[in-house]
Amino acid sequence: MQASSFVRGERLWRHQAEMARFGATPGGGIDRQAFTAAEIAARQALLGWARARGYAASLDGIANLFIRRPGRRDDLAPVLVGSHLDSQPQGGRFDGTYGVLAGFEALEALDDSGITTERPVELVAWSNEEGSRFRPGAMGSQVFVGALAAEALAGAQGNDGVPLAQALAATRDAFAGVPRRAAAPVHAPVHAYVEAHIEQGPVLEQLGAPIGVVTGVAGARWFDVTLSGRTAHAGTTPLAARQDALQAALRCIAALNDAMADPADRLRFTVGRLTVAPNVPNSVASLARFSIDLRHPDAAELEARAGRIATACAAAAPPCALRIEETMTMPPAPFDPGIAALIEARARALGLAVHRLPSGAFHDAAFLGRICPAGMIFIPCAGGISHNEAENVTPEDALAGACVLADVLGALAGA
Ligand code: HGY
Ligand code: MN
Ligand code: MN
Ligand code: MN
Repeated sequence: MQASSFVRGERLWRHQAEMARFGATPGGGIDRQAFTAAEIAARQALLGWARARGYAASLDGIANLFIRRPGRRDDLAPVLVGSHLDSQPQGGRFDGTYGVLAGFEALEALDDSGITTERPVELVAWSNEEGSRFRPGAMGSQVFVGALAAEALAGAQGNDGVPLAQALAATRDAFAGVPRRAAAPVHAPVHAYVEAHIEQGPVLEQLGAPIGVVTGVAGARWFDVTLSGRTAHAGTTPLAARQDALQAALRCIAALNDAMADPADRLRFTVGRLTVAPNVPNSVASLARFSIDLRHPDAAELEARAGRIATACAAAAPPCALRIEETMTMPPAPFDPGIAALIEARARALGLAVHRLPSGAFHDAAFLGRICPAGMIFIPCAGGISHNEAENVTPEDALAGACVLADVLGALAGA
């Protein structure tokens, strides 16, 4: 008997609808950025459902929330399943949330099936996967696996000016009654990790395949480029006397567009954020800062392209001063072939069409793969749209992904 027989689509869909209330935006999406009141409320809803099932909860120092279903041998390293509840500012209801709720549905199905697994299974809501408010992204999973020292985040501030320490403290306070996990210098042992997620691309929908077996995650590197000039009167200052930071930033971005051209269209170069000071019509900009999100599946190519940033900006910046900071580094991460094979086998056993594909989006699973065998299950999303309020999935695909996840977890945990 498989746990998938006890997965209930209407229960999963009801949880999706309830979760979508937290941070709901008028356009039908969510704004549930890391450690905001909306994200805390979403975590508390999950905790309430978990407690109703009698699962034990715990919180670590970066506020990753763990929900544990015990196994026959509680001393054994657990199987982890998870994703994230935080979102982009104009995010969708399913990016991250689907993986957390499919993981919770899998735990409930294991309960309803009466299956006792050899190992414990822990559902994790990772902190700050998106990195939209506080950098870097995948913050919680990076700290958990030891890829990022919590101390390195000490002075971090959100793009809203709120210190990370303050936001983290508010989140921890909201879960005062939840036991703390020993802040082990190195992560607790993990037997394996699986994450279900929407594809955030169009491939599965175009192929009509409800299940994607993810082969790996493209590398991602983030930078902040700052141009410093001198503010001046827009009406009286001749061109030759200007140190216009915004014009310098626009020259840098134009030079970078040339440097990042890729006829194969495999490189992803995005300038998503531009801030200007004093940001008024009649004063020349004294400061301009823009973000760079650079991605490629091949490590050497990503390295080579990142190496072009300084050269392109140094030529375009004068007469303004230039500063480039790297704010996130994620090398390409292949997933465990054994877990990929298990996902494929369980999906086929359920009669589901499967397609293997890489992920252009980064995920917490990329970091868990540094400490244990890790893998991901994708489900299609409408038009491949994500990081957009229009993000959507069908109940049928949501159900299919949760069924595969439940059977994969049962197999990994020794049902
Ligand atoms: O940006 C990403 O790839 C992820 O969706 N946060
Ligand atoms: Mn995500
Ligand atoms: Mn995302
Ligand atoms: Mn993810």
